[in-house]
Amino acid sequence: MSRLLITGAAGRVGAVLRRGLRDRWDHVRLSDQHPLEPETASEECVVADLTDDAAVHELCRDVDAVIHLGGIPGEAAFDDILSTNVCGTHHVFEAARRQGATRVVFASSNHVTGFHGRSDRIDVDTPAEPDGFYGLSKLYGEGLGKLYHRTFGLEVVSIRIGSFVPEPRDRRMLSTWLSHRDGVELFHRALVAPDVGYLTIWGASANSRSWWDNATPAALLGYHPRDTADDFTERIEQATPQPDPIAPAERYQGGPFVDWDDALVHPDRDHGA
Ligand code: 15L
Repeated sequence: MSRLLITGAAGRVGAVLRRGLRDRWDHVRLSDQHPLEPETASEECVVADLTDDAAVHELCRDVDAVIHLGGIPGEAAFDDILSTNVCGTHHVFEAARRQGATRVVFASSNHVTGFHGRSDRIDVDTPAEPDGFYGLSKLYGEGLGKLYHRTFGLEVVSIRIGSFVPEPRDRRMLSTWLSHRDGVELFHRALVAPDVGYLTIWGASANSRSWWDNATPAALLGYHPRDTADDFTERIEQATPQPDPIAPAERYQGGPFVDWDDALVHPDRDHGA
């Protein structure tokens, strides 16, 4: 495989993956609704709106693989989620397969399972518990991936990204952290591991407080995280007050996303990353 498309490349995840992956591909097409500038001769930048089916079809021309990050990255009004995350994601899968790409790596989210309690230990076969329209849209994307694999043979990996930040910043992130180094490696493995068929995996580092059993998909992809939030436990516990154990945002894995009043009244708030 030599030509890669990254949608949503101007976002927080895209900016890191772009730099971490570009030396491993002959050509990387970066798309976003915001303009981007190429930083190397192998990069090409295209402004595109995911709700524009024809534009997305063009985006996928001549690419071997797609990382689909584009979309609204948190809770928002249903109609916005519907057009960008649901219809936009369908446009990407459909364009990828029509244009002959062989693999799509879909940026799903831990909010697919955000309404599981923090005492739950879950694996990728545990039933989903989305914590909002955003999490539900990511579950839909995972479903599209399975459908496109079964129907068209497209290889698809859905990565339920945890908290992709340089360092964990709060107690929840001691469970959900995905370091930048591990994230780049995980997306790389998702692109190149042979015979993945359809696979779901959590995007997390080796955090001993994790709620997610990633053993089976990690072994299938050959993903071996090197970082752990454990290194930050002492500092974070000293710096942050004891949480209120009955507050919904503390009881459920999704944290502030489960607090609908807050998530919907402040849809643009930074909910953690
Ligand atoms: C996500 O899916 C969001 O895109 C990101 O902003 C964080 O909130 C992250 O989940 C998280 O749960 O920390």
